This record gives sequence, structure tokens and C-alpha cells, in this order.
Amino acid sequence: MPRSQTTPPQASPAQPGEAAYQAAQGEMFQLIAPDGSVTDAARLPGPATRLHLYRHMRRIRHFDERAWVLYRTGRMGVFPPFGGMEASQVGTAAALTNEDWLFPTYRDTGAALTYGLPIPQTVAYWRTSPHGWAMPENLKVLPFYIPIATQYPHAVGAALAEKRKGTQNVAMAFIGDGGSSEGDFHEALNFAGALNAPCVFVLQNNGWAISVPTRSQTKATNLSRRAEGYGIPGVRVDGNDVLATYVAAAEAVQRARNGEGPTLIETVTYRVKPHTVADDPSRYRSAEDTAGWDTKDPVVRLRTHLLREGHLTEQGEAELLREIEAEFEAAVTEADQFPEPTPAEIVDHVFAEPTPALVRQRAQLLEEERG
Ligand SMILES: Cc1ncc(C[n+]2csc(CCOP(=O)(O)OP(=O)(O)O)c2C)c(N)n1
Ligand SMILES: [Mg+2]
Repeated sequence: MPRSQTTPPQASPAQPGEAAYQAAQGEMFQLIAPDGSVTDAARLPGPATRLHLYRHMRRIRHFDERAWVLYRTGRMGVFPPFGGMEASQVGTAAALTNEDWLFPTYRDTGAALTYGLPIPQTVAYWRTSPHGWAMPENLKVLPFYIPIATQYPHAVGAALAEKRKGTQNVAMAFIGDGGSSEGDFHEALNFAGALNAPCVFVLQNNGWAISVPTRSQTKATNLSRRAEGYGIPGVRVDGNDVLATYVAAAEAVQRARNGEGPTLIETVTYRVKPHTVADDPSRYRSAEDTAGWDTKDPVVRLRTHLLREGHLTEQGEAELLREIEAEFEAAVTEADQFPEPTPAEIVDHVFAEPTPALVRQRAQLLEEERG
């Protein structure tokens, strides 16, 4: 008998918790295990690259932690934290040069900072200040995309423009597990495959789309396999292993530069933090759901590995943290110097040439300001 359309969906008690769901998904490309031991020595990047990635992970973790404090003290607006996803964002963005394009979502502040977005500008953006809205002219990074999945077709367009110009530059675009259910995701993959666009699609599977777990979002258990439907390579990577995300991204970038077309990389990670600093995940997920992820911290994993191999010392790390802290404090002081925005600026930076409606609204706001 068909189920009544009006029956609300019931949560099945047989549904596995998030950890069990992730564990059931099969093989992932990995170079270092959660305990820091090497699982594939042949493909390990050199010590200088490993330290470089560690520096970036510590730097963006510091930003993420400080962002909470700024928010709680009224010095930053609502911010979507990425703590715990540093390996997924650093390893991928570090595979680009500044000739390449980066299309980040609201979750990807860490990727944008790794790519080279200055911290003062980033703080300004999350303060909703116009000084953070327009990205620096010399950087090919787009403003953080809030409408989910819209960045994917845009990235294909940028990649095709580079191809037409005869460059070897690529476009890297981020998306979440939830975003990968949107039509734009599928259209972009098909479009990029058909036209052999030099694109790297990073799908960060962090287990959640706000309060919806990936296991309810889709019946698919391996999102990298979606690539097969579009005739492009799909790679499933341990998203908490920065060496694996880096190697997978570097290989995908190289394929794109060589004219071999797009790649989809699924980084399997976890949103250990709330959706935004204003969210309370205890209302929709249990301790069982999140169990196990504490032991997979990507920063701890690389740190353990580097200390064990002798590439990092406690003293070297203390120095690095001092540097990162000083850089951040100086950057916030710089962001504090940006003039307070005026209400009329709300309509600036929307289009290069304002539309007649925006011109009217701006005049109206100025009028109101004059009182
Ligand atoms: C087109 C669109 N629909 C709905 C939303 C509301 N929304 C904001 S975040 C989000 C969930 C996205 O989840 P996911 O893609 O997994 O990214 P994550 O937040 O986990 O990084 C939704 C539905 C939106 N921003 N844009
Ligand atoms: Mg998600």
C-alpha cells in the first residue's frame, strides 16, 4: 500500500550514528593515519611542504578560534566556523598559485586565507563591513558564496575563460555535502566535463547541512562517485589528512593544467563546530553522532607526525604560534582602522554600474542619513 503523502518522515531507530555511517563508506585516500603514522610513504610530500601545510593549518585554526572571541565581544558578526576542517581547506587551496581562481563558500574562510586573502579584509567581511565586500583586485578569489552551489557554474565559466585565453590556470570551487544535492552542482560537473574545463571541484563532506545529516540528505554513500555520471575522475580523500588532500588536489590541478579536464575531490571530514556561531547543534545531534571525531583532529594528526619525524620541535612550534598570534593581532588592529560604514554603502559593490533602482535607493538612504 502506498504511504500516505501526509505522513511526516519518521526517524528510523535503525539509522546508524554519524560515525558508523562514515565508517561504512569504504576506502579513502590517506597518507597519515589519525595516530600520525605514515600509511603510504611513497606519495608523502617532502618535509618543507609538510611544515608549510602545518603552518597554514595553525594559522587558520587561530583565526577560527579568535573569530569566536571577536563575535562574543561584539567585534565580529555571525561567522560559520571551520575548526576541524583545516586539512580539507588548507591541503586543497595550497595546491593553487595566485594565477588560479578560488571560489569559496561561507564555510571556506580557511581556504581563502590559505590562498592569500588578507586577514584585515577577512575580518571586515565577517563584520559585514563594505571594506571586506570587494575582494582585492590582485587576487582571483571570489567573495564567499552564501547561496549554496551557485559558485560551481561560475567556476566553470572562469575556467573556460582561462582555457580560451590559452593559459594553464585553473579554477577551484568548494561546495558542501548539502550543496551537492543542488542542480547547479550537477549542471556544473556536466558542463565542465563536456567542455573539458580546467576545474577542480572540492566537495567537503562534513556530515551535516545545518541540521540535516548527510545520511538523510542522499541515499548515496560515496559522493565522489557522482563524478562517474559526468565522465570525470572522482577521488575520495580522508579530509582530516592534510597530506592526502594536498596530494590529491595537486594531482587534480596538474591534470587540469595539462588540458585533461576537471576532477571531483570529496574530502571526508566533519563539522565538529556548530553551523554558525549562532547555532546550537545539541538540538539536533547526539554525542553518538559526533563520537570518534575528536581523535581525528587534523592539526593534532600532522603535529604528532612532524614531532615524531623530527621536522618540528616544541620550541619551533612555540615560535610559530607567537608569530601567528602577532600577525593576527596586527591584522585586527588594521581592520579596526577601517572607517565605520555609512548606511548608503549597503548598495555599493553590488554591480560595477549601479542599476537605476540602486541609484534611487542610495539617494533615499543619503536623504534619511541627513535626517
Ligand atoms: C540556494 C540556497 N538554499 C538554501 C540556503 C540555506 N542554507 C544555508 S547553509 C545550508 C546548508 C548547506 O550545507 P552544506 O552544503 O553541507 O555546507 P556546510 O554548511 O556543511 O559547509 C542551507 C540549506 C542557501 N544559503 N542557499
Ligand atoms: Mg555540510
